[in-house]
Amino acid sequence: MKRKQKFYHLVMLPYASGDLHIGHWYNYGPADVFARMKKMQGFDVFSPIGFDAFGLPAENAAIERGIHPAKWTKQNIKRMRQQLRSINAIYDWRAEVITSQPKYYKWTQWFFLQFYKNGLAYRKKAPCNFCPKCQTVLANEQVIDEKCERCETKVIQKEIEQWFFKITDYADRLLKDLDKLDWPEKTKAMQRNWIGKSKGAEIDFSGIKVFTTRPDTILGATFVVLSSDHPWAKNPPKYVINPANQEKIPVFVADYVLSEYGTGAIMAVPDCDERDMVFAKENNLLIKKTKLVDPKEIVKEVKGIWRINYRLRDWLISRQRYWGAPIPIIYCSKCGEVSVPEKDLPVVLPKDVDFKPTGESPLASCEKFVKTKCPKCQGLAKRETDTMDTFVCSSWYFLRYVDPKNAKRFASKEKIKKWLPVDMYVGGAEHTVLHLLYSRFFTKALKDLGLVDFDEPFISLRHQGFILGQDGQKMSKSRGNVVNPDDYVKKYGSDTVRMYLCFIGPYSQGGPWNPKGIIGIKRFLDKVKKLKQSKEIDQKLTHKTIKKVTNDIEKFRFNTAVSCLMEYVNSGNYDLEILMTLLAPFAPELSKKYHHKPWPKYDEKLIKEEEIELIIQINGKVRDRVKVRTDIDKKEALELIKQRPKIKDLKIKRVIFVPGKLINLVV
Ligand code: ANZ
Ligand code: ZN
Repeated sequence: MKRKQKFYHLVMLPYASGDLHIGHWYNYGPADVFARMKKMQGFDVFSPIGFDAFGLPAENAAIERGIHPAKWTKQNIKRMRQQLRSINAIYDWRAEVITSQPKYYKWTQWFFLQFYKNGLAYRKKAPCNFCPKCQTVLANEQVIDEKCERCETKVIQKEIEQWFFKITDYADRLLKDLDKLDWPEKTKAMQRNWIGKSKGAEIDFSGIKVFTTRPDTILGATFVVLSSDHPWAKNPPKYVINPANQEKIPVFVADYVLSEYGTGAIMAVPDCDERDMVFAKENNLLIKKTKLVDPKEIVKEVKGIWRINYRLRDWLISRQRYWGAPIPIIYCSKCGEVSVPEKDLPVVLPKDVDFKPTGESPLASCEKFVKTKCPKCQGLAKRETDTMDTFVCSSWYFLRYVDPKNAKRFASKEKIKKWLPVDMYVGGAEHTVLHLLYSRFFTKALKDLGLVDFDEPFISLRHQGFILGQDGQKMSKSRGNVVNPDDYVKKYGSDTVRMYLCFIGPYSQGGPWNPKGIIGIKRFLDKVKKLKQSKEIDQKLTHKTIKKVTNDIEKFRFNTAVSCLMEYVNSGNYDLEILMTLLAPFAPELSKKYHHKPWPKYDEKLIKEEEIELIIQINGKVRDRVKVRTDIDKKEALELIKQRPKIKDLKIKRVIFVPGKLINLVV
C-alpha cells in the first residue's frame, strides 16, 4: 500500500488568556475546513494545538486579581480546551504543548545554550527600549510608533546589560529565502522592509565615516551630523572637509541620527533629504542646490567603500519580569559568565516570588533561586535573574508538537523528518515581524547547528481577516459590539458558527458579524438535514460544484465555496451523497457519516462549457459571428476578434459587450 503523504497543518497557538474570542474562532474554524478536506483527499494530516502560556498578559492579570500566574494560566487553559473542543476541529490533543511547563521550557533553555555556545546569544550593555508601565525592556519589534505594543505607553531609552540573539547574522538569508515561500505578498514585503537592506557607501569626512545611500548628492552636503553615541560626539570637531569639493562644513550632534545604524554619522544634504532640511532650517544652516554626480565615479574619486547595510537589529530577548523561562546562565566572581550544564536543565522558575514589577527582575529578590554554585569551580555564584521573551518560547513550538513527551531531545529526528516543515500555517497578520520572523531565524539557526535539516519553518501561510461588530466597527467592550462565540455555539450549534464564519466574507478580509446572516446558515443546514436524494441529478452541475468547492477551499475562498453549495441545493437536482461529502469539512456534526469518504473527484469533460455564437456588430450593425466559450469576458472577446480581417484596420472608439450574446464596436 502506498504510504499517505504527510500534511502538517498548523494554526497559531492561542495565548492562554482565558477566553476564546471570535478572532480565534475565525482563525481555527475555516482553517479546519481546509485541514479536513486535505484529510479526505487522502493526506496524513497532523493538526495540533497548544497554549502560549508565559508572558506579560498572564502576569499582569494575575497581579490585578491577586492570584499566581501559574494558577491563572492553568484555569484559563482548562476553559479554553473546552471552547476549542466546541470548534469540532481535527486537533490531535495528544500533541498538546503548554509553553510554561518545565518539560517544555527545559528545551527553550536548551536552545538558548546551543545559541550561546555558538555565538548566537550574547550579553551586551546597550541602549534599550524600556516600557515604564510594564517595567521591562522590549525588542524593537515590540515598539510601535515609539510606544509599547501591549500598553501603548511611550517607551524610554535605558542603558542596561541585556541578552540578545544574533538575528542580524541571518539578515541576508531571511531576506533572500522569502522568495521561495508561498506567503501573502504583503507579509513578505513587510518582512523585507523590516530587514531593510540598503546599498550605500561609507565616505570619509576628515576622519568621520558617514553612511549614505545617495553618494550622488555629495556636492549638496553642507554639514555632517553625529548620533549622540558616536565616539566623537562628546568632543566633535567644529568643521570637516567635504572630500568631493574640499569645502569646510560644520559638524553637529543630533538625535535624528541613530547610533546603531550605518556608521552613526551622516552627511546632511538638506536640498534632497527632508530630515536634513528640517534640521538645517531649525539651525539656520546652509541649504545648497545640489548638482547630482555619478555615484560610482564619486565613490571611487573620494576613495569611499560600497557597503550593504541592514535596518534589522539583534533580537533583545531578556525581560525583567517573573513569568517566563529563566535564562540558564550563572555568574561567578572567578569564572565569569558560565552556562548551566545541560544535565541541570530545566532551571525551574520558583513559585513563591514577589512578582510585582519594579524594573528589577523579580527573581533577583528570591535568594534561594539566585544563590547557586558555579558549575566550573563549585564556588558561590549567582544565577541570571532575567527571563526570556515569550516570543522565544513560540519560536519553536511547532517542533515540539511532533514529539511532545520526548525527555531526551526537543523532538526525535525521525518525527521531525516525518512531519516538518509545516505545510500550511494559518494565523493573524499582526505577527508579521515578530513571531513569523523570529521562527524563521530560529529554524535557520537550528539548521546551521545541525539540529534540523530544513531552513524555513512554514512553507505556506495564510492570514485571516478581522470579524467586525454588527456596526461594522472593530469589536471592543466599550462599543458593546463584542460577539461571544460560546453564546452562538449554544444557540445554533458549532456547525452553524463554523459555516457562518466561512461565509462572512473573503477569508483574508473578514467582515461584520450579522445576526441575520447566521440565521440564514442555520436554516440552510436545517434544510439540508431533511433533504432526500433528488429524482434527477444534474451531472454537469454536480461536477462543476465539486470542482468549485475543491478549488475554493484549496485557495481559502471559503465564502464562495459555501455559496456554491447553496446553489447546488437550490438547483433541486443534487446528488445527496456528494453534497453531504462536500459539506463534511464545513459542518462536521451534520455530516458525521461522511468524514471517512474520499473527497469526490470531478470529471473535466463533463464540465466543459458548450460554445455560443457571439455576434459582432460594427456601429450597431451585425457584421460577423464567432464561436466562443459561454463565459468569455469583454477583454477576452475583444482580443479574440481584433485580428479578424473585417476588424483589423478599424479605429475602435468604444466597445459595448453583452455577455453571452454580442460585442458591438463603435468606430
Ligand atoms: C545623504 C542623503 C541624501 C541620504 C538624500 C538620503 C537621501 P536607508 O535607505 O534607510 O539605508 N542615514 C545614514 N545613517 C543614518 C543613521 N545612523 N541615522 C539616521 N539616518 C541615517 O537610508 C540611508 C540614508 O539615511 C543615508 O543616505 C543617510 O542619508 C541616512 F537625498 O545620505 B543619506
Ligand atoms: Zn566559578
